[in-house]
Amino acid sequence: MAKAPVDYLYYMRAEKLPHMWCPGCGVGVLVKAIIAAIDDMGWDKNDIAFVSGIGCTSRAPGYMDMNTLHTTHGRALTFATGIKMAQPTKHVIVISGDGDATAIGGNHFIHACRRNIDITLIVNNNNIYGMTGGQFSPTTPYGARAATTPYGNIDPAFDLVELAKGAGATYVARGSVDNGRMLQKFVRGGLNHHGFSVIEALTNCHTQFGRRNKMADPIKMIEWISSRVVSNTKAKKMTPEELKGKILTGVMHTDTERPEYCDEYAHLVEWVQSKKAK
Ligand SMILES: Cc1ncc(C[n+]2csc(CCOP(=O)(O)OP(=O)(O)O)c2C)c(N)n1
Repeated sequence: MAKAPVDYLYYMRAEKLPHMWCPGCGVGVLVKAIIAAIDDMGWDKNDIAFVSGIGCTSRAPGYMDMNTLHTTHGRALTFATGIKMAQPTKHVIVISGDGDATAIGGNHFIHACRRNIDITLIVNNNNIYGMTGGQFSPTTPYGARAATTPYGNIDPAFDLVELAKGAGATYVARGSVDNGRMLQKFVRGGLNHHGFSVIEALTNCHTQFGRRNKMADPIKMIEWISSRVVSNTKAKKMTPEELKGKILTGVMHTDTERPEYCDEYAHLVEWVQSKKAK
């Protein structure tokens, strides 16, 4: 039997609408994909904690009707870790901007990956600090203009997939807002995974990034994103020359062997208590 259509408003605090995002902001596509993925899981929304830091992206939990926490800039993963350790049976989801996740929150990002705690981190990568006026971030492409790189960025950008993999995340996927269905699938994969999952969503901030890089129109910026991405299955049939400058999308890494952090902690507590009892 076909699944019933998603009742998006059931998962939202309608009284908080209209939202604060710019018209055409890609975060709307991502939030829709996240809600649809949660609906696919069939979870009770009371069993979900949706956590964020600070930024445009981080306003998302405010519109969601579930357990939500709007924390401090860069620290969402630390609060989320506390929730998961205290209530390991609950589902903990974090949404972050690229600055929140990889600049001020970069340290927490790598250590959450290393620990392999069962949290799903979704990074809305718009290549810039959107909320504070368009300062460059660790994912601003080389050569791109930002408020703080008016002559072009000379820092190389982080590859979030490689960073997450290298630090130990056990499910890593990348999608883009030109394909919401794919994002839904990747988020669902992360929610299904028992361990730390990272889903990067390439998205448009035409207001802060696009405006400075000849893409002030959301469609133009989404077309730019589309022109840069290639699915990892399609990439297999392409030559290195054709792949030059392309960003791969898809499920990029999975590992179901490594132990999950809360499980390890529970075993440790059990072991220590058994020793004390003797
Ligand atoms: C400790 C601290 N430092 C700086 C800020 C200012 N600040 C708020 S949001 C933000 C950047 C947001 O960029 P990003 O995380 O990429 O999210 P976006 O707004 O693009 O979604 C900064 C620097 C802050 N709120 N707290």
